[in-house]
Amino acid sequence: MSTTGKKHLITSALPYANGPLHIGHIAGAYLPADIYVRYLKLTGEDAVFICGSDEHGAAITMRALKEGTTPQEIVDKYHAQISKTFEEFGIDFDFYHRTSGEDHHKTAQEFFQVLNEKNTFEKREKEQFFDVAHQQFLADRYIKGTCPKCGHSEAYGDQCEKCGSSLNPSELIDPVSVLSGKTPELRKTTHWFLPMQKHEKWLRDWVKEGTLNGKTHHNPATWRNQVIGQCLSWIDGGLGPRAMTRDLNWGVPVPVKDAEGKVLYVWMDAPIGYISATKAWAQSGGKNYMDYWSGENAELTHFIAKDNIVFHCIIFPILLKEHGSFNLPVNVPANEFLNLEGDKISTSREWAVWLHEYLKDFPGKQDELRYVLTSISPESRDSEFTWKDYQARVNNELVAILGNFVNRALVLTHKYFEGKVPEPGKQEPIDLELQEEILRINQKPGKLILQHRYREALKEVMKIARAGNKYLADTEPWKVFKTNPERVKTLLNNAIQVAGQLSLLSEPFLPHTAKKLRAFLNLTGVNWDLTQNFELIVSGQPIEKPALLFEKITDEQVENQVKQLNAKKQQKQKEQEMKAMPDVNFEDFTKMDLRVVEIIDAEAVPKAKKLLKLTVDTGAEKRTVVSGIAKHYKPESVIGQKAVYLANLKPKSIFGIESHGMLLMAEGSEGELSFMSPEKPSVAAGDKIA
Ligand code: B3M
Ligand code: ZN
Repeated sequence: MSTTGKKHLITSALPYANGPLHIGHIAGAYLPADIYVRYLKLTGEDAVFICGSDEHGAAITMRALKEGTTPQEIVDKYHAQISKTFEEFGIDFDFYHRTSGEDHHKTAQEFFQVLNEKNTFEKREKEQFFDVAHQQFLADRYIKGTCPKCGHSEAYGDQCEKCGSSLNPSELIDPVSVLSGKTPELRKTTHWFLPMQKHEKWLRDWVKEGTLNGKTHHNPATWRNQVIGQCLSWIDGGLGPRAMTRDLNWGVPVPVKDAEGKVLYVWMDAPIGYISATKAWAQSGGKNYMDYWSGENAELTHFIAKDNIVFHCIIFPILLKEHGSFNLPVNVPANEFLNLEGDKISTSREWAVWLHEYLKDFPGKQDELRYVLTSISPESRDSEFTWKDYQARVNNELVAILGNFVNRALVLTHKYFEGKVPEPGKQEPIDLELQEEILRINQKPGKLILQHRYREALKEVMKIARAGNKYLADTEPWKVFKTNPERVKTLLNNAIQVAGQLSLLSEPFLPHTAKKLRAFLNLTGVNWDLTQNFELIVSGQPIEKPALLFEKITDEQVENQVKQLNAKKQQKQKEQEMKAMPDVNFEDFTKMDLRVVEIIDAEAVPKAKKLLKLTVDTGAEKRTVVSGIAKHYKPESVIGQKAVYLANLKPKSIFGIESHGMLLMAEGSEGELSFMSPEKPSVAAGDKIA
């Protein structure tokens, strides 16, 4: 197998070890990388797939604060869960590291020292937001405010996740401390700044022309437009100095004197995690990690989601170039975002399909999710995952096309030829057309993968399954066999060859399925180059009785998932609503005169579709109350209904009607209203509720 002789280093963004993985992570930075690496290895390339847990930064310390535990306990818990989930799902890293380990600290400190000795940084005293209540400086995620670029009200001190802009806390409008919720004060502190503005010229050339130090570095035409566009807009907007150190006690201590209590900025420390992870991998396998980080043959590719572009295409490249020993990336194929059932995926709102839960609910269905996420991969724009679409793609594409074709080809070979691949006879035009079509299509997936166009690459593989399906449907071997069994030998031999092609071409995308299919065909070894020939399986070769490659996803399974999703969202919503309500003391509560009332009359309010004018018996007198229940109840249906009533709410005129007091109603998750009435009939109008 001819290889390029390159040493490919592929990294995926280090997931924060502060929560579980969800399908948005997988679609963003992990599945595309896994497909790419699997393909490179299938074609004999020397490729190393590196990742690890990002265990520093405010995302971790704030989670620890929230859970009343330590950052180390948080990262230990989620590092274990994340690495196990990646493995179970089949993201096949060569090494999955972590940044809280001593080896990473050492690597990151050495990296900082090299830059510090080169005077890369500007050490400056500056004013920084300080939370007096918590006696802590605030940086990055510890501070929130309105984004000056897009107006997003929940922008962080270092980045706005909505528009992706990188920010300095001082740019935020109405900043508040995430710790105390109060407006922070400004206090002086010293930090080591990276003067990014000094690097604008070469960065622009590197991004736009693909040149570095006056020489060709990479071909910018291979980069995604939105990546180049975002980088150039930041560079053209003017890069500013960015502090590479923070006043935090969790992180990589800054390895210079007079830096007590300071750690590296997590976005300096984490990307160096790629280096420390490669080191750890190389040590474990007797390799030299610098073979993959430097030199003409080494090629670095970062897989990320779009909110990480600034860090991987601006900040880290500056640090790498300043250091001088490490290559810059030849490509950063950043994905856009994956949305879920019409809303953004959100860990805080529990609006996510967690990968570990998917694996529990759909055991053995890794490839079904790989297939769907690749089919909707957000390569050029945000895309949408819905459970209905997941079901449709699995049932109508994987089951009905790929699974169905393989099953028919293998079952018929068992039925007519005792499970041995029959010797083909004369190839007729329809056979030759199939062979030409397969050999034309099967050259495309590899080329598309190398261009990081995974959706299209997978479509081409599925075209081969469609061609196989059509060939059997058009030639109907099950009918022909009655009159011309010899002809069926050719038909099924061709069909088996197509199944063989699929068992190789599907490997990067559906590795579990590809492996099963090769086992059915007794096709050992996986060598992509084999696909250059139509025939992969020799006549006479025994093949196994096939099991079904895929099962249909039922409506019930889908309904369950959507129900689960909504239930979690509602629970989170209630939790957040209740957390947001200020405490009241008992005497405040006693000021409210809550009573049972009985509705004795009701009528619509002219020109007010939502309102009913009710007459209620308060046990002491009759009162008129205007209530917003007209969309939920007809007037006649509420006569005789007992309800909870706030008797001492000041009267006010509503649509010209003097309304006194208020009915209290419960609102269900679907927005339905319900009376809260006493379950004992003896409880009567006017009785107190306390
Ligand atoms: N930990 C994950 C994120 O921003 C961040 C990536 C680090 S890659 C060096 O989603
Ligand atoms: Zn913004």
